[in-house]
Amino acid sequence: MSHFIYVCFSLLLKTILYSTKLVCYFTNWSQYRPGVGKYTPDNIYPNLCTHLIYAFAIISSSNELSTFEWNDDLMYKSFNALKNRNPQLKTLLAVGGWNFGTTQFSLMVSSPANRQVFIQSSIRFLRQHGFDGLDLDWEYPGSRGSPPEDKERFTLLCQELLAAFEKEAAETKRPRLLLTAAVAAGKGNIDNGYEIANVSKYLDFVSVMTYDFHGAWDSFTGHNSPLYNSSVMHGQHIYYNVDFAMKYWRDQGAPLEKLLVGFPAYGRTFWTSSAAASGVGAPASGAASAGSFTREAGIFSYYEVCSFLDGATTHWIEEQKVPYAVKGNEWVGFDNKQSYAIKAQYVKDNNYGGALVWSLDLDDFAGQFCGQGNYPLIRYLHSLLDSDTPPNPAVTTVAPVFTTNQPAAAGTTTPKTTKSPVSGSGFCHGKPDGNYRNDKDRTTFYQCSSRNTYLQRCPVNLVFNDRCNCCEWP
Ligand SMILES: *[C@@H]1O[C@H](CO)[C@@H](O)[C@H](O)[C@H]1NC(C)=O
Ligand SMILES: *[C@@H]1O[C@H](CO)[C@@H](O)[C@H](O)[C@H]1NC(C)=O
Ligand SMILES: CC(=O)N[C@H]1CO[C@H](CO)[C@@H](O)[C@@H]1O
Repeated sequence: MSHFIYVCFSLLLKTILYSTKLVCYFTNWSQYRPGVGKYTPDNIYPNLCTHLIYAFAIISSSNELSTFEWNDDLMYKSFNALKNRNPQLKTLLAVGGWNFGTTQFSLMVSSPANRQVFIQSSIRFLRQHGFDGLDLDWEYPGSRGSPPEDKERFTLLCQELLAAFEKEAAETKRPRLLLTAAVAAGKGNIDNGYEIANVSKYLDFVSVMTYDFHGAWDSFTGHNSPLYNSSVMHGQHIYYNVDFAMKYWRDQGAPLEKLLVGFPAYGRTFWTSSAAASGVGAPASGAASAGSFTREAGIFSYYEVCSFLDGATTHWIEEQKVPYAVKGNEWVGFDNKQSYAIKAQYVKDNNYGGALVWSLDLDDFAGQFCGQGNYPLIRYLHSLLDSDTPPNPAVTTVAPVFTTNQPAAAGTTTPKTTKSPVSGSGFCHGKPDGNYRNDKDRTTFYQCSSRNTYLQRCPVNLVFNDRCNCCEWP
């Protein structure tokens, strides 16, 4: 009989334990903004988010995943180099986007052969450029010119992509490429586009784009990303809020821990028909003037909102938990730290898997406009999601993950894992992810994941040893 029974914990333990995701989008066009609005991968902090997604690559006419901008290759390089400064960081490449539309997606999914071309080209392309995964941003299957049969074909695409990613990982002994999607939040688009339970099975996480609920295309003012329903909304608009969209995905079979709530770092603007009527649901005719940096009528980046607030009147929509501001005939519904805090609590209270932010370049990334430091919204969201307040333990699941070089012996000793971070413990603050000795009780050890502190217990009679990063006989 062996003197030592090593129950060594998989280095992957931390990624499988409950940990809240903060997924942030980078956009390939923000490099063209003037002056201090210009944004490149050099502006990204590698520790701000858990996942970064580069938007967007496209599908070529021969159904292959490919670059769009002339300098995407170079940008990919600096983007993926951020991982040298944060080894925990994961990067994904998003394909599609609103402007790319649906035509090329429909063509690509229309036959098994076309799908295979796309899938194999994706694997090559992602590996070649050093991405950790693919984010499908088809807006949307079954809408905007995409035929009804694309709903099922989208499922097939996800299924076949995952199978191919798994096969490649097994063959090359590399970590599997991640597969994720940004999906519709509007009820009609959801109904037309997704076999929710099926696609959720194949995706590593599902980013619900819970914004763009109201905008200059409407004939009345409404908020870009209200958390809840409003008493002044009618018709389809009663479904256009974060809470409805998230529950709609959840109740049709998307696992909670895969569902991410969308946080916009921008507002949507209106031109009201009369300066006197300026509440929610007031008559409107188009957008306010474009922001001087984003230069797109209908939206203001958060930093442009901050400039707009000077001389504007700010209101809080109590039933929807979000603010708007009015100046003359110009109206903007936006998010600020207050609405972010309420929505972050909503993420935790409902045990969702985390948040996605659209997008890095729209926050006051250099801290030049809002007087709140750099990345005020995303940094705040990070701290809120990361805080030691445990998620509601009722639904959180933790896979019991440990490996051993002594399978027979270890099979009888199952380590108990705590399900939520140790309340109030700041042990992991400022520490890299990993396992640490607990000097006060050697039968336990600290596990740090995204600065959350988890107290883990060794199997009975064993103590933690940091030399082997494992539990062993004393
Ligand atoms: C989705 O799941 C349902 C129920 O399991 C199944 O009947 C259907 O064939 C699946 N769709 C696809 C495209 O695989
Ligand atoms: C939303 O609010 C409207 C108006 O008060 C109400 O009629 C409707 O039932 C609500 N809808 C949902 C989905 O909660
Ligand atoms: C400058 C610009 O807008 N760049 C592109 C980024 O990639 C998408 C692909 O979806 C293009 O549509 C954008 O035009």
